[in-house]
Amino acid sequence: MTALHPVLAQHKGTWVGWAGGVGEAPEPFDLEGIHLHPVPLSSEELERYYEGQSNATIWPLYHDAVEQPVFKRRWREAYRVVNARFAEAAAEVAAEGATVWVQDYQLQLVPAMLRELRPDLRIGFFLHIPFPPIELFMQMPLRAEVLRGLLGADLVGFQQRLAAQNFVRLARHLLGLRYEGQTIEVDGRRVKAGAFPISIDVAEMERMAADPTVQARAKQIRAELGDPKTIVLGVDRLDYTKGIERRLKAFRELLADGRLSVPEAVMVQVATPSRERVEHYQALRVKVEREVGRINGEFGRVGVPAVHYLHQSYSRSELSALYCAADVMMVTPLRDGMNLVAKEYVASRSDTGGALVLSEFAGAATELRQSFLCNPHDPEGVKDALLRAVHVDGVEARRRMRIMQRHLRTHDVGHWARSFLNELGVPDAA
Ligand code: GDG
Repeated sequence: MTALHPVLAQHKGTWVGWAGGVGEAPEPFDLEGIHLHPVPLSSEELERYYEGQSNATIWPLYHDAVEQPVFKRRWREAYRVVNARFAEAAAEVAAEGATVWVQDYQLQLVPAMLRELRPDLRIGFFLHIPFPPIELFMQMPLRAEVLRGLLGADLVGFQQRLAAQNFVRLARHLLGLRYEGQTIEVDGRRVKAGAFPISIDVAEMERMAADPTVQARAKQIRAELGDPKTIVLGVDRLDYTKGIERRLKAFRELLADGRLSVPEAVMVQVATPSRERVEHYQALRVKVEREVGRINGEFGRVGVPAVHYLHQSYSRSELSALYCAADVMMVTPLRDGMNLVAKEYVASRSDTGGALVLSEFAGAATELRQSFLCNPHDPEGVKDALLRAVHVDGVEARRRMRIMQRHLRTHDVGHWARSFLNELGVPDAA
């Protein structure tokens, strides 16, 4: 939503979305130049459509099945019903010939449903998470329906070129459709697939990090942590795709080997509460908290924990202060569509200080080549990247940061939205 706000405001767009609660939805209303059109979910739909099909079936399957996807018939049924509701809501509010941009894995049936209701519309779809290889996608009982759903769009956007390739190959494999390059022929229509790596509002991130109160807070954070030589930071939703456990384990082993030591090095892990009613997430929380307890038990001292674990949500400015305070940012997902935290960290370091350790399995790794890349499945690789980031000399660190910052300034979220909408053929998208 944050990413799309400027685009919607500029185009006087309507946001059709879930209001967040259960039961009746609020009446449509205007907020900061955008018209909001809430769609309701019942508590049963929240459980079956959102927590079930979206977050316990599709989410793990699309992230390389790093957790076992759960398949349930009643979840699929709820997914159909809710997708139809969104399609109907969009069909109702869209003007003649309007453009509708459908966002993400919870709404993959919407493009085809909407085209059926409103053939006059121009329809785009963007997937924020990875799109899996054929062998994995084929596990899903709803596979043909989901694929046909996506093919209802004129343009299907992905974070990565490889994901777009998976998609066009799947169309041939599963439905026998012909494609040339990234364009698939469906019922006499042409559906384009493409990579549109999402980004952040770089200027806003830079402004926030430069704010004197944020700078003061960053200094205060360092002081509160005992002015250590090295602060290692992780910021993630508490999600099993983010590789939080692997990161903690790497830190623990380096402390055990004596290659890092407390209090010279401390770690701060923000793990924002997420999807707390889904079983996979409950199990993860137990594992992460056990690991934090183990590290602090073995390596902490009175008043000096080795890991500061924060299972809380923070304001944007507090996150910005944390980014500014951290010497090493660890972003080690096992799989991630993009990972905006990595980009936010880089954009926040106008002092060109700091070093980024980044998983090769995050979409961001394609762009942030000057980070310390690692394979999160290889513990030695993660430890090695972390140590290299801790010990990198200042000149080299600044050189790497500057190159990544230059890239981000020309590839911000506005650039992402414009590239997608231009490709979709929206006039004045630029
Ligand atoms: C999905 C894809 C893709 C985190 N904690 C707090 C907080 N955050 C903000 C971060 C960042 C965002 O949430 C997380 O974005 P990520 O990209 O890291 O990850 P997902 O939530 O998994 O997002 C991902 C993204 O969609 C966009 O396409 O990059 O691959 O999985 O902006 O700063 N924000 C606040 N308080 C917190 O405690 N205010």
